[in-house]
Amino acid sequence: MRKSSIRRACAALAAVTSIALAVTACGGTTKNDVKDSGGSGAAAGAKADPNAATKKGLTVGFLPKAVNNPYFTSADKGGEKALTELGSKYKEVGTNSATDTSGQVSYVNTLTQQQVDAIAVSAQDPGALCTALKQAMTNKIKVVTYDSDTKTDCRNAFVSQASAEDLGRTEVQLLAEQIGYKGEIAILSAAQTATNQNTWIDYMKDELKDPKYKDVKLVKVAFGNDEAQQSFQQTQGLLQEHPDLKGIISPTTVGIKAAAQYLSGSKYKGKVKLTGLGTPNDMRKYVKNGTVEAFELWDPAKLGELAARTAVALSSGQITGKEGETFKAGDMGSFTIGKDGVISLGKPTVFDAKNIDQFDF
Ligand code: RAM
Repeated sequence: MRKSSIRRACAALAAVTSIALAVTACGGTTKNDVKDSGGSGAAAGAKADPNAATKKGLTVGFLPKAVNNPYFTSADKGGEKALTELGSKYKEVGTNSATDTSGQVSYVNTLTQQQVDAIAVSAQDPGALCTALKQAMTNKIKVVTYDSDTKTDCRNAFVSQASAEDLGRTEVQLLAEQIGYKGEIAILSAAQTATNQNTWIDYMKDELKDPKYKDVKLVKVAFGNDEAQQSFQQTQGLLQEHPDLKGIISPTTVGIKAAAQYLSGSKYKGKVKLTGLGTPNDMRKYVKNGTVEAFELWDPAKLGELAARTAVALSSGQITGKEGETFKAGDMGSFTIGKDGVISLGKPTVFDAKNIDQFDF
């Protein structure tokens, strides 16, 4: 049987049996397969050919944290646009909740069974997807995380929105300035297991150790799970529990929007400061009505585009995910892979009353 027919037969077998059985039966775990299955962890042995032709006709499956989050709608649309331009196919699958980790694992398995060429996934949890993603890589599927990473050996590359350290530290700096470096603050995050938010929060806590924040006290980290209603209620709860609260950082587009909505209809409007990560279109009215002074974000569509272009570069053999490799990402220019297989989109933008009308996403 030719390799492609073996793949098809195995995909069919996987579709009707458990994937683990199919992977074993199809011999997907032989030494060589593991060796060149790619991965910043798994890439050992594979060699990049920067001059290799860009493959067409690939299928890249996007698996966001949640399909009903508008942030991911924008990101994945960026991915779709890039794939169409490159002559490849886009598909999106995913759960309706950013806390449905087992659902996300099932979708990885489904994409593996379908033998897509690459998966772009925003991980709801750093470890939970590992076994499934490693199986995908063993089946020669390239795995790119975007927005929220898994462990380094469970994917080929991570497309990061910006430096996690910069994001964490600048959010504290923005809020501290707004509250005059004094008072109680809280964080309204997304899911408790989210890799991206947890990394940013660690940097926020580290930033707060600087003596210039000696009068700023972080009193609580709350979780709104990227659900509008839960985030709204958590904001209300924070204010009830901590009546002296001076500010909130919400490093999630769903959280900051819900918190702004709550504050803007309450007696705290303009008094309790709010910053974090939001889209200009969501936040415009809260900046204009004085609820929010400044917040930040990157362009989600660009993040999705870079994830798609990275997936195609990996599938084409132009990169393997190793530090120092360089590839061209269309109009976005050239990118070099950094430590641990991280590719960084660039610097985020800080939005305020002066510039917000220049942005439409
Ligand atoms: C939410 C999600 C996403 C995060 C943005 C800022 O949409 O949690 O993972 O990157 O906010």
